[in-house]
Amino acid sequence: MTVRIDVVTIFPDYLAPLGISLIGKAQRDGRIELQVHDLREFTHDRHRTVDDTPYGGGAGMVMKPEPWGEALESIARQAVARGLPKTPAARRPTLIIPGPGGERFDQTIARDLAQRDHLVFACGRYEGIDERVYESAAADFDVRILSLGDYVLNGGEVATLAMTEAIARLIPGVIGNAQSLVEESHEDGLLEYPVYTKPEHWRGFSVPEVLLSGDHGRIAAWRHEQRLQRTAARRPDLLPPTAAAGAPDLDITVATPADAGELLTMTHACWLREGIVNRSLDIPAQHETLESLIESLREWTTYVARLDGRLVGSVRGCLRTSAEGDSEWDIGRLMVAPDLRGRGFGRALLDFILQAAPEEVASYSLTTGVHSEDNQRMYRKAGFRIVMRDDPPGTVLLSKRRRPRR
Ligand code: JD8
Repeated sequence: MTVRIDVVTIFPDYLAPLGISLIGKAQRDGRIELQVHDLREFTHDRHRTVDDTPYGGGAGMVMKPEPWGEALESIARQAVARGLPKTPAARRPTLIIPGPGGERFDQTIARDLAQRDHLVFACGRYEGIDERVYESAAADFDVRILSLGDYVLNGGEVATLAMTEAIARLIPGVIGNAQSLVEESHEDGLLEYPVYTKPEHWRGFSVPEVLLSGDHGRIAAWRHEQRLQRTAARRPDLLPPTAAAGAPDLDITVATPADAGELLTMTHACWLREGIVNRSLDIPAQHETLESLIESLREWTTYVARLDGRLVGSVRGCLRTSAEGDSEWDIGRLMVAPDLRGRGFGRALLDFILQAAPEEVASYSLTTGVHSEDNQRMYRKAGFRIVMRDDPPGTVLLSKRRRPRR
């Protein structure tokens, strides 16, 4: 799918950077079709005037409506002539007008806009664009007024550069290794973990030993810890409510047989409630024994969460092959001590086990009780969807892709 991007500006050279690096290559590969239009091309007077004094007085100049009207009409007409939208489901072109008063642009919006097949950026200057342009454009475009952040720029070009890069790199094939998109900041609400490369020692600084261990479980746990700590330190606003509220960090470690006794006790405690809610005494967890639990530690990568040394939660994951033949991370036994429910520990454990999935995993799956509404709500919030009911009876199977398949 080729994404069409039109940009209208009085400073076309400002957009030259879109011709280099990945976005330049994406244009050469035909994944992106970019056209920059000079607004002055849509003026008819000798001075190619695009601005005038503001009605009601005040400092500065305002961009005139007529050139904008003609420019946007011509782009809408060209789009129809090119047979856009390509797919019946595709929307009208999306007109993005950067402005300090707009909706805050973020990764979620970038992901949404990367799914459109025609984006148009209108770069304002001076004090802004005559308000009637926004209203008249609504006839041909989905109009979005987006802000890059809470600071003032002189025009929309810089914002257009940033938004175009954030959107274009999410278009399939623009970034070589799509895998690297998965673990980025803002992708799943946590900032990225620190990265290192050779040499192992540099100016007296060494690479953390855990990264040289080859132990995927420990590395995943350490990286998750780093992401939590960094997010707590730099962007607590991104953290799930509990963690942000300074709930002490759960100390999550890989379970060992030494944890089995406490883990069995909590398993039975937590599945008592599940048994009551689902009116069932046939739930495997209810029949777990110390021996079978210790045995399960061989098959499942099991984590225990401690708070001040007390075992307060657990979750486990196991690599399987999905029906489509992809690697699937089967998540199970997510549990929180009954007296500590409602503090977000469950979501923290879910985020953790999602993060701890081996690189090659393409999707996640988990099962819960058909009447376990609270659990189902938390999973839905995390992007899971029910894909099977009553196999086995009384359960629902939920699944989530690691990255939305296009
Ligand atoms: C578009 C004109 C300048 C803005 C008078 C300074 C975005 N995050 C952002 N900050 N500023 C912009 C932005 C600024 C623009 C235009 C975007 C068009 N200006 C104006 C109002 C005050 N001058 C932005 N995205």
